[in-house]
Amino acid sequence: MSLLLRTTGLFAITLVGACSSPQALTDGGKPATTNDAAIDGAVVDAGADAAVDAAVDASTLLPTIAEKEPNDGKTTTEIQDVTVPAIVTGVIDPVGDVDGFRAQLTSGDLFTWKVEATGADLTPYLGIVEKDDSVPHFVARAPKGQSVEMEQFVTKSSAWHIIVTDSSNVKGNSFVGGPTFGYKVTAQRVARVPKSVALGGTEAAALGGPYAVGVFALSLTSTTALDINVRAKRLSTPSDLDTRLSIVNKDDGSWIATNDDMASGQSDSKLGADALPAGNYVLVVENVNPDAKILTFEIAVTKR
Ligand SMILES: [Ca+2]
Ligand SMILES: [Ca+2]
Ligand SMILES: [Ca+2]
Repeated sequence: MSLLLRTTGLFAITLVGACSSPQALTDGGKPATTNDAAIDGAVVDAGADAAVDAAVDASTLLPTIAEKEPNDGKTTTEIQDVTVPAIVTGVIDPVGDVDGFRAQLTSGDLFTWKVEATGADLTPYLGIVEKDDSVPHFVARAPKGQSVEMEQFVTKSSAWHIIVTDSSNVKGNSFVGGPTFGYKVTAQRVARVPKSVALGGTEAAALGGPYAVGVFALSLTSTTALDINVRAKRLSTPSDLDTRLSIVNKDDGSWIATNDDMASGQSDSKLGADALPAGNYVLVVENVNPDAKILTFEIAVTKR
């Protein structure tokens, strides 16, 4: 699957292509690359994590930014710089319109992105992609006239592109737009304390929604050979999650690797390393099945 938009130019270029990672961490022998399913992946609240969540910014205090055309991403200047947290408003008009924004995000931050149809005819589509598509990206879709909230754990300090349009304009076979295709995007930073998972330990958890993210903290006191397994389909009572697992170095904010499916036909995720240096790491669990209803999983870190 591809997030390729109908438009040519900037967005089309940045939204395609796989993400590679260092060889140090592999997903079962292959280089740890995201697969195309990751593109539809992403994110809302992990139930267990909700208690420790606190919106840093109340939405009523956020600045509101109105879109400014041209912002279709056909050239590097046709994109609107915004500072988040903020509320961004606009309209998908005329037919086939795509609106692109660029925001600087910091590795380690957790954001919620809510996209709402403020016009009855919009079927909201939201894509969030690092400017070079060098780390896994995110997509959220809401039903016509409705809203969806997606979480994003930022895996790279960089400029990120935020793309808003109607889902029909992404498929590329029938284009829509007009004055009744208004939207509002609310970007908020959320504070969350990652749950610790020990070397040799297993943590059971559940996401609070199909677009939620779970964050876990792993600390290593010495270079370690290990495997990190996320089990959802492999639970004794399988859940609906199609997981995606990322590991980020908490100490320097660098993204290390992401795995979506550990093997063909197995949608659970796994990452492993022969020599992961001592340090502090964040393990990020996402779901790429937007229709998931049962959202339980467990994460296990085992020594090789
Ligand atoms: Ca517009
Ligand atoms: Ca536009
Ligand atoms: Ca998967």
